Formats: sequence, structure tokens, C-alpha cells
Amino acid sequence: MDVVIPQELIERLAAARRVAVLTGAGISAESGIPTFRDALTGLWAHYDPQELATPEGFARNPKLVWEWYAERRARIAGVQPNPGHAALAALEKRYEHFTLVTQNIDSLHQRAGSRAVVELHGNIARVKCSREETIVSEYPDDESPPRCPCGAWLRPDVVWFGEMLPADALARAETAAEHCEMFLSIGTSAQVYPAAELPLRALSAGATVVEINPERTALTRHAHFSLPGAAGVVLPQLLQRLASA
Ligand code: BV8
Repeated sequence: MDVVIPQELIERLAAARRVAVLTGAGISAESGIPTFRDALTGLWAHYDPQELATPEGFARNPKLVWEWYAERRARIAGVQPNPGHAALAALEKRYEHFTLVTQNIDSLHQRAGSRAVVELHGNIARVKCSREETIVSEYPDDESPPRCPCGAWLRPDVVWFGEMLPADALARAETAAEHCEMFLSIGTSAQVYPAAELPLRALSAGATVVEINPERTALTRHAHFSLPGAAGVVLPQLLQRLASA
């Protein structure tokens, strides 16, 4: 069913020159990737992701955590970007200044053709030494997790709970939030910090904040526009309305 997109929103988007977007797991849901807060399936059904996605969880059970990521990596390799990812790649072409900040680690924005992607939480396709932090492109698969030549376990190059975000990515995201005229928050429950702070920074810097999410979130009451629908449905509609604005 069509979501009503207010004409005022279309006019503001058409007039804007600087746009920032924050996406979360919800934009990959229509590609078949379960969102972070959906009940985990299979072996991990009885684990809390916030337990597994932590340095402590990895130290406690490196094999379980390594294999959870290996299962997610395999699932991601088997899916395609969806119309929501494609619409954002097309939207980027309309603006002089467009920054796409994602909390996702699945590369689906890049595979859909988005260019200015800022990955706040790393990327599941990359593996690094858990001691030296260096990225490792090849590694033996005789152990789970495999080991770095230095002897330490290898781990996914993602940001776990309790870990700092990459400073350059966070700085780029904060600058985009503070200088944009339009900030779109798409497919995120707005619960994980510091990412969840970005739309509030945009708001206090005077930007128009738009949320696209089938559910209400902690951000909904702050947003100027809240479009209650799926990203893969709303974003193509929004792009279509913009084309004739
Ligand atoms: C940090 C990578 C400084 C790994 C992720 C106590 C101690 C330590 C830290 C904290 C603490 N209290 C708070 C914190 C900060 C903590 C935090 O925010 N915790 C929360 C839970 C309260 N943050 C951190 O630890 C961050 N680091 O702060 O460092 C520091 C250091 C030490 C001590 C203090 C501070 C690091 C956070 C990064 C964690 N890593 N991912 C991995 O993926 O395995 S976060 C993880 O959650 C994913 O990246 C995910 O994207 C992200 C956020 O979730 P969402 O993307 O929003 O996904 P979610 O499932 O929640 O929601 C999906 C939404 O989509 C829903 O709203 C749904 O309605 C919607 N949806 C569904 N379908 C659709 C849709 N929308 C549109 N279309 C659809 N079709």
C-alpha cells in the first residue's frame, strides 16, 4: 500500500543541495538479511547479539563468534541489494553534497552503486588480527577462528559493542549531519550510539529530519516527517515524486 509522501517534503528535497542519510539493518531486511533485533535463527537463536558482538563474547567463545559471522557472511554473499539500496544510489546522483552513512556491515549499498558510503561499524567481508588490528586478506581455514601469523586469533573487521568507532568514519558522519539541509534516517531503531546521535545533531543544526521505518522509534517524535513504510517501497516512490518535482 502506498505511503503518503507530503508535497512539502518533496519540495524541500528538490530545493536541497546537501543531503545526509543514515541507514540501519532495516534497509537490508528486504534483501533477506534479518535485522539486528529480529530473533536470531538457528544455532544462535538463544544468544543475544549484544552478547556475541562484543570483545568479551569473542574472548569467551572465539569459535562460536567466528562461526556466527561466517554464517552471516555466507548469507550476505547469497543476497542482492533491494530497490531501497538502488533508490539511494540514484538519489546520490541528484545532489552536489550527498553522504550515505551506514551502520550495516553487508556492502549492499556499495553493490547497489552508492559511492560516498561511510561505514560506521566496519564490514563483515574484512578480517583483521585481534591483536595487531591489521587487515588480513588470506588466512588458513584449518582452525575456527583462524590465526594470524603472529599467533593471535583473527576476527571480523566490525565494531563490537563497547568498541570505539573508526575515528575518520565518525568524523565524516558528524560533519555530514551538521552541514546537511536534509537528513534521512532509514531502517534503524535509533538505539545504538553514537550513530543514533547523528539525526539529533542534524536537527539541532537546523536540518529537516525524515524517518523511513514501518515502526515508530526513539527518533520518530523528533522527526519533521515520518514515513511509515518499508524502505524498498517508500524510497522508489520518493525518487519518482522528486523526478517530476
Ligand atoms: C561505543 C556491528 C564508545 C557488529 C554493531 C555500556 C557500555 C559500553 C557501551 C555502551 C553502554 N551503553 C551504551 C553504550 C554504547 C553502545 C550502545 O549504543 N548500546 C546500545 C545497545 C544501548 N554503543 C557502542 O558500544 C558503540 N561504541 O559507544 O564506543 C564507548 C566505548 C566503551 C564504553 C562506552 C562507550 C559501538 C556500537 C556498534 C555495535 N556494532 N554492528 C555486528 O553487526 O555484528 S551495532 C548493530 O546494531 C548493527 O550495526 C545494527 O545496524 C545496529 C543498530 O541496529 P539497527 O541497524 O537500528 O537495526 P535494528 O535491528 O535495531 O532495527 C532495524 C530497524 O529497521 C527497526 O526499527 C525496524 O522497524 C526497521 N525495519 C525493518 N524492516 C524495514 C525497516 N525499515 C525500513 N524498511 C524495512 N523494510
